Order: sequence, then C-alpha cells, then structure tokens
Amino acid sequence: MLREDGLLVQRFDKLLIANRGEIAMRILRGCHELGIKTVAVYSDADRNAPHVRFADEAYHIGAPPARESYLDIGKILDVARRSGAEAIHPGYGFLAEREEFAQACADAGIVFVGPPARAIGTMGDKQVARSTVKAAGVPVVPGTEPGLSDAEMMDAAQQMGFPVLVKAAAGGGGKGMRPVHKPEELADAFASARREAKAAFGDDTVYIEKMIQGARHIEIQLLADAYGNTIYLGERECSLQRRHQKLIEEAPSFIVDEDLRRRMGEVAVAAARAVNYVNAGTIEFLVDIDRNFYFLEMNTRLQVEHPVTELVTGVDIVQEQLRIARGRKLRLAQGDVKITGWAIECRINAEDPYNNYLPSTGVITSVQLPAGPGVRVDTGVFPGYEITPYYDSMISKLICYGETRGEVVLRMRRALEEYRIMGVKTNIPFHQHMMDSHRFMSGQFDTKFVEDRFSMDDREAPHVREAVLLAVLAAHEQSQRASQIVAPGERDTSNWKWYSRWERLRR
Ligand code: MV4
Repeated sequence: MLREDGLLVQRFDKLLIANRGEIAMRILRGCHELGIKTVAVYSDADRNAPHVRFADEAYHIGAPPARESYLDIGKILDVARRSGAEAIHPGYGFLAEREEFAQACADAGIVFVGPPARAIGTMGDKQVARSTVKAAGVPVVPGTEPGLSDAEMMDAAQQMGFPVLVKAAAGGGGKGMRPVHKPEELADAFASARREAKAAFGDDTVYIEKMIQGARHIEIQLLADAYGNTIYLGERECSLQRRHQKLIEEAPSFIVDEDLRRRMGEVAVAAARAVNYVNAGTIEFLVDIDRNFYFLEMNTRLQVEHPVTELVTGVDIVQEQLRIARGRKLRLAQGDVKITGWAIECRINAEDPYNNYLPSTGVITSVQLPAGPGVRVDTGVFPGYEITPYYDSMISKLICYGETRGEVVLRMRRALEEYRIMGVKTNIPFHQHMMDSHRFMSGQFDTKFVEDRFSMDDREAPHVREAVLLAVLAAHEQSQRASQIVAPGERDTSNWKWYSRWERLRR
C-alpha cells in the first residue's frame, strides 16, 4: 500500500540491514523469528563481523570510513536491487534519520522500516518540530519562533529571563548549543553556535530557549501503525550521560508515577500524530524538579536503549517495527500495555574511565559474557574482534531485569563482576562504581550528575554503600508487602494454617 505521504507499507520476505554491530544482530534476530530472509552489508573493517556471518547473504560495500560504506545511499540501494531485498531496516545512527534516504527507498519501491520521509524531515528541524508539536498542544520549553532577527531574539531572551540556551535548528545531541548567563554573552554565543552548526550541518540557523536547570532526561517509547493507531510503551530514564553520550538507561523512571506516565504518554502520542508518525519512535522530554515536562525532540528511529522497554513491557519492539512496515495493525491497544518489574542497561564501551574516558582500540583477545537469571547481553563482538577508530566505541549492552529496582542493582553488580574483556580497556569499572553510588541507588540524579558530581576517585564507604542498598531494598519490600495485605473479609479463618505453622516450628 502506497500512502498519500509516500510511505510504502507491504508484505516483504527479504530485508537488508543497513547497519553493523549489535543493532544489526538485534534486527537479524527479529527477522529470523518472523521468517524474513536477511541481507547484510559490510565494510572492509567488518569482513569477519558476526552480523556478516549471521545473515543469509552479505555484500561488501566499501572502505571502513562510514562515508564510503554505511553512509553511501547509492551503494546500499544497489545491494538491495542485486539481492532482491524488498525492505531496508536502517538501525540507529548512519542513515536512520536521513530524510533523503527514506525518500530514496520509497522512490525505489523498497519498504523503509521506519517513519515516512516527511516525518523525519519535520522532526529533524528542531524549530519546525517545536512549532508543529506546540500547535498540537504539546508543552515545549519557552523559546523563539522561526524567522527572528538577532535583535528580536535578544529581546525575547530578556523577556524569558537568563540563563538561556542558543541552539542550532538543525542540531541535536548538543551540537551547536551554547549556554548564555547574561545579555553581554549573547552575541558571542550566536557567532560560535552558528560556526559550529554550519560546519556540522551546513545550516547556521539558531534560536533561543529558556534553560531548564537540574532537569532529567526522560523519553517515551511509541509504536504507531499505518492506520492511525498510536500507543506508548512507558518511559525510559536516560539522565546518566556524559558529553551527550548515554551511559546508563532504565525503565521505568524512579520519579514517574502512574499519573505522570499517563500524561507524558498522551502528550507523546499527540506529538507523533502531529506529524502522521508511523513505526517505532521516541519523544524526549526534559522533566524539571517540580515534575513539569517539556518536549525536547523526537528520535525517529529504533534506539540503542530499546531493550529496557522490551523487558518491562514484554513487547518485542523490532518485531513490531517489522509487522508495522508489513502493513499489519498493532496487536496491542493502550490498555494492554503493563509495566512489570524493572530493567537497567549499562553501555559497555571500549574507553578508560580512569583516563578521562579515552577511547581504547585494539584486539579483544578474550571475552566472558555474564549470563544467568535476568541478564541479557546484546553485542556484536567476539574474541579476535578488533576495536577500530572508525565506528563508535560500544562493545555491548548489558541489560538486567528484576522485580524491583533494588534487585536489579544487585543483579547488575553480579553481572558486571562476571564480565571479562581482555585486550582493550572498558568502562566496566565506571558502571561498578555507579552501582555502588548512594546517589544512583536512591535514584537522586539529573543530566549533570555524571559530569559534575561523580568521580571515579571518591568511593562510597562500604558501610554507607550497604546501608543505602538495604534501605532501597527495604523500601521496595515495604511497597510489595503493602499490596499483599489481605483485606479483613478475605482472611483465612480455617485452622489449617496453625497446623502448618506448628509443623514449621517443629522442624
Ligand atoms: C536543554 C537543556 C536545558 N534547557 N534545553 C542537550 C542535547 C539536546 N538534545 C538538548 N539538550 C538540552 N537541552 C533547555 N531548554 C539541557 C540539555 C542537556 C541535556 C539534555 C538531555 C540529556 C542530557 C543533557 C545534558 C546537557 C544538556
């Protein structure tokens, strides 16, 4: 079915994965489960990569630099034609949020497993995205509308009050963003933000937003089918980042209760509807200390941290993406979505937390992955794998699941302890340190925590560490028990329990 907006939705039996590493593996697994034949692509650096061996067919697409391989639209469409792939899944990064790639797929009669090109384009311009969702009733941070002169933006900044942020319209991920604390700094901030935006995106449009301080980054996962059904799969807490790289994500968020979840979820659905969104997507919010939330941007792709949502909802997000792209209706209604238990993801990167997170390259000589109850590892590396400077430094995602947050922290500590990687330095010590931090354990952190208030040098005293963990576990235990208290009318008044108690005592 070719929709009015050019989105192609149709049955397909062979799919090309325009990506590499752990996410290529994740998508391959989804295809294998649904009986979809798979086509991998690889650069010179990935000849021996597991995604190549795992796929039914694999095609070489060029030199290691992404520009010459994973970012080359012509080469990827050519492989689709040669292999007979009827669909393309872009994964994350690379071509996932390129409007022209989604359009090129549609023009070639290939199903793009993602949203319509137009939705990518609208959400890609932060200023257009803001005004589009604002018109749909979504709360946005106070900021300037498109098309203002510098003088008008300066006036607006005075109106909203300092501090403010100068942001690039084409931006995202913090590029071209400048904090401004007083009026005198504005002119310089405009100039340097424009310079950076021009170099990074070829577009030097900037605008101003009021700076929200001490906020958390919380995002809502959405699924939308091609028939107007859009649902939310709860939130992910993503505040633990460093230089706009997420390090730890969890679901649900410590600070989100059922009421806030419903309100954020409904707003996220409205934002997606405003751009006729189809497939999986994420709405990012800033949540301030008073739990006011503001739309930040939309990620029009499958995200790295999707597994924590899969674990607490039981929904296989990749399978759902494939079904939606095949033109199937959503199998779940909003009322079917239940959040059960807790999940935390640690991104294991080849970088040295004791040396300013310096990237570490080299050959992984041996790996011993953690396993056991409540542990999932998504990875694309193996012994003999070489970490090169060409791609990102993520080696794997270690995801733990349990009934309560306290239980997951214990499980994550155990799993991190089991994990062995030889040959390169990793940030496993960072995660171990974080799992011991009383701030993390008690859920007291914001987006500035890792950079401003966390250090590998100060270690929590063992008795503090244990006391806080026990308190966290006890608090959860308490909430569990409260729900198990039996109402008076339901009390078991038979005498059997006395016998069984007596038997227990006798043992
Ligand atoms: C903000 C903000 C505070 N106030 N906007 C960072 C990247 C881009 N996605 C938007 N970002 C921010 N925008 C206003 N009006 C703080 C950030 C921000 C941030 C956001 C999410 C996660 C981590 C962050 C780290 C620093 C700044």
